Amino acid sequence: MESVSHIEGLNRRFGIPGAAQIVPGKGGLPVVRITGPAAHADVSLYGAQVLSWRPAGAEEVIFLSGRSHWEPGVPIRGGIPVCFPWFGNKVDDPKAPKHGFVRTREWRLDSLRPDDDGSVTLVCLTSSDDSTRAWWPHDFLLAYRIRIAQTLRLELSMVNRGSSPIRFEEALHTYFRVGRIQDAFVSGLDGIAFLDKTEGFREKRQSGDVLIAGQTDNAYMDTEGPVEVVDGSLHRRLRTEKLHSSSTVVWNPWRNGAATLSDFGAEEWEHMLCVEAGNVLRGAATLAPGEEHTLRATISVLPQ
Ligand code: TA6
Repeated sequence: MESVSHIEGLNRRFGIPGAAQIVPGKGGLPVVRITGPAAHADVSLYGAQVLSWRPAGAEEVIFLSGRSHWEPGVPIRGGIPVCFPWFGNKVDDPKAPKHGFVRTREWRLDSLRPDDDGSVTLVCLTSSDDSTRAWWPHDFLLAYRIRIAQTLRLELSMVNRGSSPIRFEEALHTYFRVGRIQDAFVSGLDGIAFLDKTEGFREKRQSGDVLIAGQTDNAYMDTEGPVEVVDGSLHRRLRTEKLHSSSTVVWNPWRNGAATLSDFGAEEWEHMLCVEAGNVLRGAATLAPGEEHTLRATISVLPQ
């Protein structure tokens, strides 16, 4: 999609020899490729979407579909899509793009910096314009700070640039790569109330770990605590710690759900599990004019 000169220009301005480059990704979409000593990662500027993260000495942590579409206007399947300013369908407009409009926009790269500890941090920006106002009549600035190291720290900051309060939903829709979904479960949600989307958002309460034995689409409410994907096949735990995030979503489409999605390979659903830090449904955030709100998720890989 992008011209080679646009990507070369970004690389001249932001590239860090031996640690970070801007390269043409699939479909020509610009990708920031990090090759620092602490971790390797790919971040697409289209959607500001982390596509890959591999801490030094560890296997790939993030699932990316081999059947994803790579075209403007279509979301990338896998990685860490940023959902904003609504989650799922827009309540008052079924024609609006699912999960909002920022995952299908090219974000501006604002900075790319290495640190003495081997980490690399990039900041991507996007803001309201006529195309966003057509869907959502608010003025905002989003700054997304991604710190790539042995841990992955994601900070999504929303600034209300308008003159009245804004209510919005947001989520870091993380697709974790798992060895085999049947051997994985999520801990950290015992006793938490959730809305089960597979049953019309019926409210239930979690008892014990979240075992995935069929299509699962649960939005856990009023929970700021850490959650872990415990993966018995890859013998590791993927831990997400959250700040200013009152909801955690757990999703796997299972065989039947994946079959309805054109961008999932036949058996790929067995190798992914989404655990998403956010503020969604009745946990939506409200921000006064001029105020800033930062959602943070910090992901680390631990032995099982
Ligand atoms: O986070 C769970 C969810 O909202 C599910 O309901 C599911 O459909 C998924 O996200 C993927 O949405 P997408 O629009 O990317 O197909």
